[in-house]
Formats: sequence, C-alpha cells, structure tokens
Amino acid sequence: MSDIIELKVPDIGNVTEVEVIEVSVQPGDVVELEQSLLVMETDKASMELPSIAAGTIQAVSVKVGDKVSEGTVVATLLMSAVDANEVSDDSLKTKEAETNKKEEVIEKSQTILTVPKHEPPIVAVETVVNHSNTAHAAPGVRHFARELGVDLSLITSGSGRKGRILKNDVKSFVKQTLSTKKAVSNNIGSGIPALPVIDFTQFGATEEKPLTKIKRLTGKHLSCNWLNLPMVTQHEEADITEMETFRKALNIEQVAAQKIKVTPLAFIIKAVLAAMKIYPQFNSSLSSDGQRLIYKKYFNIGIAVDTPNGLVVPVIKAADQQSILELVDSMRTLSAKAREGKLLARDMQGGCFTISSLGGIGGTGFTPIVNAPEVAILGVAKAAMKPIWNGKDFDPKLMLPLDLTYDHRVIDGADGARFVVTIAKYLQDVRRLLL
Ligand code: CAO
Repeated sequence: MSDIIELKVPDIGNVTEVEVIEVSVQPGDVVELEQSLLVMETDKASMELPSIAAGTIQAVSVKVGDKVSEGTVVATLLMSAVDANEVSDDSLKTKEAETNKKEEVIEKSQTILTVPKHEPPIVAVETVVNHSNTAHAAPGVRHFARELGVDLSLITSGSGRKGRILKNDVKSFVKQTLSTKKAVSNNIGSGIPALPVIDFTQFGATEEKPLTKIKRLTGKHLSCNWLNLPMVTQHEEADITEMETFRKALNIEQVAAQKIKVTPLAFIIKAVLAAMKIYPQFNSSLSSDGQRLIYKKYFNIGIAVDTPNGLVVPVIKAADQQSILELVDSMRTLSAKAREGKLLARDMQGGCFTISSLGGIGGTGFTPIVNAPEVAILGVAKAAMKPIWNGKDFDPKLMLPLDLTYDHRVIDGADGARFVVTIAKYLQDVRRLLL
C-alpha cells in the first residue's frame, strides 16, 4: 500500500457542484487529522473539507474559483506513519464518515457561549450551533470562533466580501455580548440565556430608530431591577366613592378660584405616606451586602411621569410635610418640568417609594417594577363603578385598582397585604388621614 493518498471531495448532499472559495493548504504543509483543507461554497452555505488523515501535503490540485464535485481530487497527502498503518484505501470512506460525524458532534456539543478564562463570568448563552455550518467564514475564523465557543450563525453578516465573517467580526461579537451581559451580570451566575440575534429583514421591510437616552437608561435600570429583585405584586381595590364626591366638590371650588384641579393621585400619595408611617419597612433600602435594612426618616415620593421621550420619575421631597393642595402643586411643577425635558438630576434623586398611576389612561391593573433601591412601588389603574355586596344588596361603588409590587427579600407577603389594605382603608375614608 502506498503511503500517499488522494484527498477527495466526499458526498456533498444534493448539490452537484460547489465552488472552492478558499484553499487553506499548500504543498509541504503538515496537516493534522480533520484539519481543514479548503472551503467550498454554494449559494446557501459554505463548508470545509477536513483532512481524513494526518501527514504532509504533496500536491494541491484545485485553486480558488474551481468548481468541484463528489470524487474530485483536491490534494495528495503523504500520510504520517501512524495514519499510514491505520488507513487503507477501502477504509477511507468510513474514516471520512467518522470524521464528519466527529465534527458534527464537536459542533453540537458547543451549545454554551463561554468566555476566555480571564474574563469575569457572564451569562451563558444557549445557541443553536448546528446552524454554524451555514455561516460564511474561513476555516481559521471558524477555528477561532470554536475556540471561543461562538456560534457563527449568531453573527448575521460579516464585514468581508459577500458578507463573509472575519476574525474581527467574531471579536466584535464577543465584545458586544460581553458588554451587554456585563450590565446585567453584577449579581449573576444565574445563566440567563441571551435572546437570539434576528435579522428581521428576512420577514419583511423594517426601519430602525435609536432609542431615546431616557429609554436606554430606563431600560437598563428596569432590567437590573427585574433581574436582581425577587418581586411579588399584591392586588387590592379601594372604594373611593366618597373620596371622589369630596374631590369633585373640592374641584368646583378650585376651578372657581382659578386654581389647579385635584386628581385622585394627591389623595393616593397621602394614603401611601400614612401607610409608610405605620409600616416603616416600606420606607427602607437593603444595604448593598444584603445584611441590613436602612430605614429612612424622610418621606420622598417618586411619581412616574409619562413624557414624549419616555418614562421619568421625579421625586416630591418631604411629601409628608405637604398638604393635599401643596402635593397637587408639586406634582404639577415636576410633571411639567419632566414633559419639557427640564428635570435636573437632583429632581429625580432621593426617592423612598414610587407611585405609578396609569389611572388617567385606563386598564384594570398591571405589575409595576420596583424602583430599586426602593423596596416597593404602587401601581394605580383606572377606577370603575362596580356592584359591591353589602350583605343584603349590591351597592354601586367606585373601585380603584391598586397593585403593590414589593421586594420579597425585605417585605413579607403578609406585610405587603397589610400595607395595601391600609392604603385602601385611608382612601375609602380620607378623614382618617387627618388623625
Ligand atoms: N381612575 C380614574 N380616573 C383617573 C385616575 C384613576 N385612577 N387617575 C386619574 N384620573 C383622571 C383624573 O382625575 C383626570 O380626570 P379629569 O381630566 O376629568 O380631571 C384624568 O384622569 C387625567 O389625570 P392625569 O393623568 O393628567 O393626572 P394624574 O394626577 O392622575 O397623573 C401623572 C399625573 C403625571 C402621574 C400622569 O399624567 C402620568 O404621566 N401618568 C403615567 C405614568 C406612567 O407612565 N406610569 C407607567 C410607568 S411603568 O411602571
């Protein structure tokens, strides 16, 4: 048996002819088993041709641009001693199949995106690596990607010719993935799978617009809170029938005196403040080591304000020192400033508890996200008339939906329920707020 073998194109499936787009070896090169010899490309995919044995390349019989098909001899190889003993002409085909299988196994097993050891741990990313085979990339790039555990199919287009993925594209992908994950990985080890990168243009026309700065910052903050805080939302309904009668009467006077209208929110702030005084854990923050609760002796209430540029939360300072009408005034000033984009950093700092009211818009309830380092947030939806059973009959009552989300590390479920029930009690009879 000769120690020189012909390296041929194996069965390439339904395709009859493929183009050689890269030749990775030249005469004299010492190659290992399964080392890529060349890359072939069809309209849809590129594939590598691995060597079926280790040895030294004697001659290369194809060049870039050549069309090859099953059986085309691409090179001849002088096998290394071990392989020469192992490989016979008859066994080449079997070996070839094994090699392909091995590659497939290696690729399929790489389902987790890992990072170089010196990097901090990041979120593991599940990938569908068998799609990697269809990515357009040279063997060196594939090898590099494999070393980093990068699924090439996640890189939607490369910066090389015809969208080929280059080494730099892999580096940028890793960099981008690391920086995205770092933002959410402060408390990690949680192995949250990343969302797949999807090229939506494959489904139809699209248009891209950058997020506003507020949206980007809010998104980061909300994601961080969502991932770090174990949150529970407790729902309640407050009977505000009498409160609304009082508020409407008050507003007749307010309008007559050309003053600003009072909305339910001012009463809600008052009720929240009263409940916070009874349950001081709602006016606390967890220390950064998670070992202590920091109780605040001041009462600053953040109000979520919807602006054309996104959600902002200005803070009413010393809200407990303000009357209902003063709260209305503070809210008006801050929400106007927010909508005009004139809030200063200090207007949004120092909050103890946030209220997010969507009641002016509608909806029957929602689950707000705690505005950490605060430990709870109250969501308010739209009040609606409902038939409430009084023991004998149904009474029509104006019911206000309240949704309290709290950080379960700080607030127990029972206290969450007590707190929101207390708010509802104050709203049902606002005279109690005077006590
Ligand atoms: N049920 C029924 N009606 C309500 C209500 C409720 N819960 N809350 C307010 N209303 C009514 C008001 O009485 C007012 O009615 P009139 O026009 O007849 O006087 C109308 O709805 C509009 O109120 P408003 O929304 O302008 O005023 P507000 O004081 O209730 O809220 C503010 C002020 C700044 C909080 C609000 O304008 C806003 O921006 N809300 C959105 C907050 C947001 O985006 N939250 C989501 C954050 S994600 O967690």
